[in-house]
Amino acid sequence: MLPIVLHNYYRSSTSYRVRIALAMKGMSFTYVARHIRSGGNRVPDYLAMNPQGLVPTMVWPDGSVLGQSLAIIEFLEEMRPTPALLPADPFGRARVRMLAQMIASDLHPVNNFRILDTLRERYKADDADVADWFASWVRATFDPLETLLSTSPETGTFCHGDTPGLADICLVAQAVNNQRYQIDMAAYPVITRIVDECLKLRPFIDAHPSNQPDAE
Ligand SMILES: N[C@@H](CCC(=O)N[C@@H](CS)C(=O)NCC(=O)O)C(=O)O
Repeated sequence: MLPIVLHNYYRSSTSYRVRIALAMKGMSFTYVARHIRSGGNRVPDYLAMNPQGLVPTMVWPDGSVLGQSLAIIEFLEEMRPTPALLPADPFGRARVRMLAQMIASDLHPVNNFRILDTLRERYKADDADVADWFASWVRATFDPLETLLSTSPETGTFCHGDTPGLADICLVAQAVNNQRYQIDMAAYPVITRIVDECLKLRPFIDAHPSNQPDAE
């Protein structure tokens, strides 16, 4: 059988999400590096698979192609249900998706490379402006996320109970990304505790940007 192929970039948090999910489920894959800072996501063979030109893209062994990290992770969840990345009960699943989407739908898109590049190129933002933009959008999601996590009885060792799942995947990928912008985490003790717990686990370590073949 052909291997799963993941077209991705070591420093991309959406790529990191999928790498963690694959590692948690014990699914091996072929790593294809797409260097998005030098246009590896804009070349014709990549755009033929993923016309959005965003990483990651996964090619399943039967040749089926999927973009969008959360769609890929939910597909993996259906193809290999254990260990589960979503809780068994409907409310738990909804809560985990809510936490994941706060990061994936509301935070990540406005701090994506193409947005930061647009700020620099079209609006002449300098490094300080971009850092301020990045930090302000992190706060806009991390402040309410900290409130939700610190006040909910559903929060345990991880975002939902004592098993890591989809919300933790999105949280850790974002938290690692934040480090590039020296985000002050003092206001986020519960988030920090959860991230630290996750980063003790092999799948989160193996999938970490610094442990990828294209890491610089
Ligand atoms: N919603 C998409 C977002 C994918 C995405 O934006 N990936 C970033 C890297 S983290 C990317 O490819 N950026 C290229 C660019 O901004 O030009 C997903 O979850 O997969």
